[in-house]
Amino acid sequence: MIKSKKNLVLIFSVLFSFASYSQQQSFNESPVLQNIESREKISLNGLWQVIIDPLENGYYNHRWLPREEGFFTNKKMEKPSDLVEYNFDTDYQLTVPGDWNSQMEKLYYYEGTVWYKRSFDYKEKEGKNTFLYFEAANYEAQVYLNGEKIGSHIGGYTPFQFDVTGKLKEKDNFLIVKVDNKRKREAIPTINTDWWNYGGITRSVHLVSTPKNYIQDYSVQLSKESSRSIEGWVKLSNSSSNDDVQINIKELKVNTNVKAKNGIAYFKVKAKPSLWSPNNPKLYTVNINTKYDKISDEIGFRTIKTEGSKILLNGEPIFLKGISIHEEAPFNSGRVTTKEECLVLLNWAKELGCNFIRLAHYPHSETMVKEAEKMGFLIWSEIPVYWTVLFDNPDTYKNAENQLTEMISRDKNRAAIVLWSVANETPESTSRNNFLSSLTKRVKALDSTRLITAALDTQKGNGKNERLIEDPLGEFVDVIGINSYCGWYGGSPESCADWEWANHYDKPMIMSEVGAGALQGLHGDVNERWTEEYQDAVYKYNIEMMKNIDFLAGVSPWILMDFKSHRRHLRRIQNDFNRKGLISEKGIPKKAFYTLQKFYNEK
Ligand code: GCB
Repeated sequence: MIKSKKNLVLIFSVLFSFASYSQQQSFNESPVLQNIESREKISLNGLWQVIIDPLENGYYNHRWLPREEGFFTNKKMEKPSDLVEYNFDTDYQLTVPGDWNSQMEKLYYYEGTVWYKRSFDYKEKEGKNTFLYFEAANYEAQVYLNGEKIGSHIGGYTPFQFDVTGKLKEKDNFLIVKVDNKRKREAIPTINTDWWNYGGITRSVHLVSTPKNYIQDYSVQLSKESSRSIEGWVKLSNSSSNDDVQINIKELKVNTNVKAKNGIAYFKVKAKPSLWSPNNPKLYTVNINTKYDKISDEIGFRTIKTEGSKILLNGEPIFLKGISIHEEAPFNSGRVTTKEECLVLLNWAKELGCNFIRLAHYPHSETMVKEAEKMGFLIWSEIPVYWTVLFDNPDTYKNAENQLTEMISRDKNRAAIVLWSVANETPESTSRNNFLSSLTKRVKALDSTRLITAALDTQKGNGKNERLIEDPLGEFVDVIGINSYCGWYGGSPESCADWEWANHYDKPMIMSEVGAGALQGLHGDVNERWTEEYQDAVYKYNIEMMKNIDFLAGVSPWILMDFKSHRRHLRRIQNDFNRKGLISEKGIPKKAFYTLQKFYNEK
């Protein structure tokens, strides 16, 4: 009950200060270290000892109760009469980073627990913090240091870290990670996907050293309102710090000092950067310094927005000539683990004539994003909210929101990323609409400078050739992604040219998937499935169709290279590969590659 006018004023002012505070709170409350590349660190990559444990009996006893002396204790036989039924040191080895499925034949189909162990010496520096940083592990990681649990992480494609300051010895530390990639109905992604469930510590692991008071997070970008100023914030680890923060961009003659208030320093400075674009992927060295810490990053500046059905980059309409890419290694299969592999994929996309890539269906490595940015690709980045996840389960939502937050937190300073996608081909229902609209709100709260999208496959056909986009999610996104497989999952290739699209929303549409399967080197009649000729025909007729869509702002056909999938059983043709690549897994282009290339060159 409000007793007086004074109280009412007080309540309003408290509410108001919450509102304005939360508007400024675009940073993530507990982010991992930013731009790990530029931090002082040592690598824990290389060969790790592993134990394959399908029954998880390194964790549970025969009563299915957690064991006190699980594998994480790394127990050793001390005298001949001892019974210890495991030994990391005489067991298998796997390379980190890397998935286990493609490293060991017996793990090809494996889904379950593998224990990883790595020993190391480390001399902690006086007055420094030490973080154990994982770029990614799929899917659930339980992490133990010297026998003690230090934390866990869920989600296969985003980084996580643990503060291990004071926990390391100079000699013989042992780090044990239980990695479990069992699919679960309530997980993100759920049990049913069209890509290989590669398990393991799939990206690099580092021990990172920072000062005690370190720069925890930052955002530096062009102001939304004006391309003549750069703004952002720097968050310090000491949340009560009022220290000076210096932001320096030498090439732009920017050198500004701001005072942090409660650990956060906001800034806005005048500057006239040469704007980042596919034709001018200009990055500036940004240095952030405090009394205790310094970090530098290569940052590009650009604006991205929509106007009716157009996407405007730096105020000019741009057509996104794209291609979808899975994080699958060229030539070897398995997960991409090196910069060279990223560059092979990106150079193929360049050769195709692309200015845009859809990094499907989960956040790709930071290396992939950074290399793509240097090459001038605009990027669509997404989380694996894919197909029929449990939309009415609050924990599933929390998991999705966390993966979204971790993706945005890692990549918010990448000018190349213009689209955050919250979902792919999700079936319409009230709980799905609520789930996804909440995710779009979360994106806006974290990053209001980029466009939000989702790939939809719900189109209604009024007449035979009509396709109407009226998915309620259209309300919440800025750009509508449409996955459409005319000529493959429905309709003959020739029928596609007659399809007519209508849009309920005055928003741009990207055809986020379109394509057909072909076994590279298989030739035949244009009506014969799996031939390069059939795939090529699907591309030709779909291109005709796309030329007639006046609200089409881009396209990212499915997909650059053939990729492994548990759903693709047809022996002699698929052999566990989704064959919709424009290039085979061995790096050989199919006919349709040149058809799309021609379309892009003429566009
Ligand atoms: C889709 C999915 C994609 C699949 C593709 C296919 O719509 O979004 O993940 O791989 O179709 O090949 O069926």
